[in-house]
Amino acid sequence: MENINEKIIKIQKDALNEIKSSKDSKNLEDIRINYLGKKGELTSLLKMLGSLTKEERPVIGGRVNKLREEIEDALNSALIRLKKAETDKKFESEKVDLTLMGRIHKYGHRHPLQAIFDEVEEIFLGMGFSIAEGPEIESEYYNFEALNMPASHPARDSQDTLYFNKELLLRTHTSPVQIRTMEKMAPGPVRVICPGRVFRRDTIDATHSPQFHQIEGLVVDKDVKFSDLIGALEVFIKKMFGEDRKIRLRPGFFPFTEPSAEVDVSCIICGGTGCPACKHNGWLEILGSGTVHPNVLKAGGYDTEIFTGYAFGMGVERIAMLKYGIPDIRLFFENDIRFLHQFR
Ligand code: 2NL
Repeated sequence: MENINEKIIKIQKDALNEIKSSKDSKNLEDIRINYLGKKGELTSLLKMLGSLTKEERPVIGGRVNKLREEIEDALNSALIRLKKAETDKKFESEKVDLTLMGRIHKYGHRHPLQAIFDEVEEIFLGMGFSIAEGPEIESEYYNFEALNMPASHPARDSQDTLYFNKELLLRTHTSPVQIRTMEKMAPGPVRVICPGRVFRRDTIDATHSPQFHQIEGLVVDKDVKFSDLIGALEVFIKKMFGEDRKIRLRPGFFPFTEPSAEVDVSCIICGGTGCPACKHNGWLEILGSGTVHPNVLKAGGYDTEIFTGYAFGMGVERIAMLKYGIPDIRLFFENDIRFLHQFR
């Protein structure tokens, strides 16, 4: 009996000590098996009960059971403590500092020239036009010959053109796309605008760049009259620059149209009273236009006895500069975000 009591006290002391100093839940489980398992210390104590007297048995049995409960309680609270320490450690190692400054995502936006393209395209799509595109490298035929600009024409001056060889060049306008469109559509009607980049061998200054952009328009059909051109341009200009704008036509010259007209809009800055933007005359030159020259219609595959047409062309940079008050064409191509971010 004394022997068993000593054992109980020793097991109690050892078990509680071991539990207290246990470093992880796996080790704790080993301790549990060692004391409470089938072949554990407490089980062997219970086996010793048989050697005791009838009076001693319930007393010692009670003590052993109390010890079992004590060990179980100690194991349970140690398990909670160790599990918490383990998750704390895991969280600590995976910690994210939510107070750190985030990476601010910078959204992109349209280039100011693209905004003009989109706006012009939208207006003409609404008037029943389609959009056509073509190659930037063109043949001399599509860029000049088919547009009523024979080899002797002054606009063919090699000064103004970037040639690859005798036959191939960087297109100097988007008109070749319109010739290609006529070839495709003839003898059916044509109603297209052709936006795109063009190239000329220019001296660079505030209003000249060797690459710039154009939007040209072409309508070919039976009974197309000069008044149709004026009507279409008036709708376009009012949608683009404001409903109270006025338009003015002056005689002009282009090899591919006859007659030709320069088209002005009443100044979009001062409304026509005169300001530095319109050089104090109240008008801004916005595009060139005219009735398609019969030679050009023929090159496109049309019978000039049946078909007539009108065409127009505008410089995209010029329109953007007027609309946004940009003083220098070079700003469009320098990719300086201090400039570009102003058009967000
Ligand atoms: C301007 C003037 C213009 C055209 C372009 C054209 C095209 C064909 C037939 C007839 Cl296929 N004309 N284009 C006509 C008149 C003027 O552009 O100042 N552009 C920036």
